[in-house]
Amino acid sequence: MPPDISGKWILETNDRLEDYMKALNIDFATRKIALALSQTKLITQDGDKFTIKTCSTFRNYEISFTVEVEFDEHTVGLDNRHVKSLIKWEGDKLVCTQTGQKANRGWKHWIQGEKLYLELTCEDAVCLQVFKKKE
Ligand code: VLZ
Repeated sequence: MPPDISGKWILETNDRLEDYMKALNIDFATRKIALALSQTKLITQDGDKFTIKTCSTFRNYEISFTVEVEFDEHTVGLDNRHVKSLIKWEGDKLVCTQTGQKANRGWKHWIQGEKLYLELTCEDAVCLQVFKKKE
């Protein structure tokens, strides 16, 4: 059985988000706003079907997918690119590969202790976010 990452998760720490946003060519003003934001992840998980909502007071971003089924992702409100996204379990990590204009783009989610981790990668930039569960 894959791990259960569902729930409401609040951002606790954010390491190198600026580098990740720069690699995506997100503009200066948007980067400054995004860096100051609190974020909440709302994850629903039903077998191999997921919805992940990234919520903030500034903008929200949502994806829905089935594990091992590639889909077209349009990153509206982020860098506004079109990518082909494929998400798989690699052991206990949920791993997304986003194929498109940007090399080495994707993310990984996993649980460690009571925390939800998210590593966001684009080119040589790696951002690590840690979330705690909202009671
Ligand atoms: O999440 O790719 O959970 O889509 C930070 C932008 C990057 C902050 C967010 C400002 C990338 C806008 C989120 C807030 C919406 C991301 C995936 C993994 C699912």
